[in-house]
Amino acid sequence: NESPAKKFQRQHIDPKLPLSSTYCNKKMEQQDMTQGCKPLNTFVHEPLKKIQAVCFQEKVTCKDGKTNCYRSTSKMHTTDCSLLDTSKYPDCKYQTVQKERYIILACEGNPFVPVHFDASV
Ligand code: 139
Repeated sequence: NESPAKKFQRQHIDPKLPLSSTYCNKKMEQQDMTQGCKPLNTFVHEPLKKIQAVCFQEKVTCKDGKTNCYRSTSKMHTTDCSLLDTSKYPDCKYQTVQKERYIILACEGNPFVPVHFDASV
């Protein structure tokens, strides 16, 4: 059974930068997010350790009001995968948009690691 920390890694970490505009169509399928066509998912293209370190950076309030969110102190390479409104389930089609953004993650547990992607700013 997949832990919350491993699920976060599967859904949100890809150390390699995308090389094509069809990245999200392929990657969302490969990483098992197309049962139901997840509407929005961000991949962070940085090493695992650098992303895990965000849990010890700037503490901020999460979108749902919880207090276990942390914003990165540096911008990171990210890709937003947004489900196209012309997408016809189960054929999930995504727009691929690369951004350099600060990321906000929710962290939990011991070790204290990312479990949810809250936002990018
Ligand atoms: P989700 O099921 O939301 O969380 P994703 O992040 O992949 O999965 N948890 C918290 N959840 C929310 N707020 C907190 N403060 C939390 N602390 C712990 C995974 C697990 O994390 C736990 C939850 O209980 C849960 O078990 O917003 C909806 C989805 O859209 C994605 C992120 C999120 O899914 N999204 C949204 C992006 O990837 N990018 C965006 O820019 C916006």
